[in-house]
Amino acid sequence: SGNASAVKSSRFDKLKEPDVKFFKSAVGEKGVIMDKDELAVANIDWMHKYQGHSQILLRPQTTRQVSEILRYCNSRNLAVVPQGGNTGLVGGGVPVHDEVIMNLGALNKIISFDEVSGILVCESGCILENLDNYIGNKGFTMPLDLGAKGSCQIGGNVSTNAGGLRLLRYGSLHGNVLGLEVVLADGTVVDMLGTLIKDNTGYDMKQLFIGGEGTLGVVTKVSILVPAKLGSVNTAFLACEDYESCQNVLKEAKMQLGEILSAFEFIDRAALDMALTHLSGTRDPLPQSWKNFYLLIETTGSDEAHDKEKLHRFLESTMEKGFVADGVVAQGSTQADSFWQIREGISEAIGKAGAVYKYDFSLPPKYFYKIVEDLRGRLGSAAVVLGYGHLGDGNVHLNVSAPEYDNELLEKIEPYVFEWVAKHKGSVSAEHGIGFMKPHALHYSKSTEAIMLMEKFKSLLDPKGILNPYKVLPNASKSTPNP
Ligand code: FAD
Ligand code: 2HG
Ligand code: ZN
Repeated sequence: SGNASAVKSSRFDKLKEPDVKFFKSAVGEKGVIMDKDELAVANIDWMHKYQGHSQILLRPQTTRQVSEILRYCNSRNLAVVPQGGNTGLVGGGVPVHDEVIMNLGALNKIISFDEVSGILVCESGCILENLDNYIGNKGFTMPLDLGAKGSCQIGGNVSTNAGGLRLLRYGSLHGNVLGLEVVLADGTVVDMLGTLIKDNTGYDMKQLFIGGEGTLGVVTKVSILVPAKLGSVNTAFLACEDYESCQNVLKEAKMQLGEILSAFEFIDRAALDMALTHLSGTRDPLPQSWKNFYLLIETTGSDEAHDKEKLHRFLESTMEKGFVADGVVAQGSTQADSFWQIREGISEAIGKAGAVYKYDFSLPPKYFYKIVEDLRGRLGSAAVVLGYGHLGDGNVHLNVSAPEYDNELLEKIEPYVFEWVAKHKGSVSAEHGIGFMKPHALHYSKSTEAIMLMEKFKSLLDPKGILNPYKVLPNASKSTPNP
């Protein structure tokens, strides 16, 4: 198991028989799950690192049911963990102790889609890939894409402010999400479900719930602006001799590919090897040249001939300048998919290799890879250190793979990496969030005053602290005595 732990708070009551009875009356027999096998799946996270002990999983089907459950839990001092697709990577979506699990998967209806404005309104339990398929048929695409798209829910994406593979092109959910319906801890339903691109009517309160990680409210509906799905997509897999060259390629890509650049992903040799070793059906896209650094670049536009020409000119010039050592442009979508399978499968591959310590840092491009090299030097042969991620966004995924979890190893990694990031003015979480994994590290990226303000919002919106306790806020992971 992982390293994090928190003492159970005495503020919360235990689940009792009348509670189960109430839940059954609120969501029906089918919406109340106490089956051991189903609970086992919901009690553990995707990495199998965070293990909770909840006795009950609720699957509300409507906002009203979400509201009734929360009002009841708030009055009974029962802690609740909101859960989407359970693909989160910081232990935020699983109980720490015996919190009631509220899974939003049954809130899965599409409410409306406007083909002129490109505004989609749906319930929060819709799976990202299903939404992409639905609007794909109408010529649109979701503004975010990530390896977990087949199981993550839009409500989970919003609650973690997920970034992913296309953020470089379409921006973050703080810009794309136009409105939310949210249920607060006491059951109050807050309608902020705007469907306007521009709306400056006072404080933009929905922003607090984007990246709120289920600590401030439960997201039940989402309104989101989606871009047109353009027909011309080109994908290239490039090899570079050194990291310096990768930075040069990024600069050139911005200048030369401009508006058609839709992804700029980075994979180091160790990450590529991990994928090739553990993912069946993968093969090295550039078997003839063994390099330490790889880039996956994608362009998306509407004019195939123009886009291809631009990409080829870009490749020619970056090779001439010596920035790119070797490269291949996908001939068709099957080959493009095989490149993406490698990039998107790295997390899964590392999971198969054994224990993994995951970090998700924002750093200025010049330090993006330095932390990987420094940690590799520091750990020596004790572990495999990998670096990959969204170079176009300055977001490095530093992963440490070891045969098993080991406190001695962990002590060599933390707080070293957090101090390193703080010193270089980075963020200890670029896109995965704080969850249960990193409350102790929040202060490396946020001032004392900013954390105090976060706590004030928390106590305003959830005075009893029933929503996702022990997560995000540093003090929330400590138990407070009964008032
Ligand atoms: P969960 O894991 O169920 O929950 C995540 C958090 O949100 C928890 O704190 C939970 O309490 C809260 N939550 C969930 N639903 C709601 C709701 N309706 N209301 C309130 N709170 C809620 N992340 C990225 O940012 N970029 C990536 O590229 C990326 N790639 C990934 C690839 C893989 C293979 C995997 C396994 C994960 C990846 N992730 C990535 C992390 C993860 O997929 C995202 O964080 C995703 O947005 C989580 O959605 P979910 O529905 O699975 O949420
Ligand atoms: C990715 O970009 C995801 O592949 C997962 O954000 C990163 O597992 C990781 O560290
Ligand atoms: Zn990522």
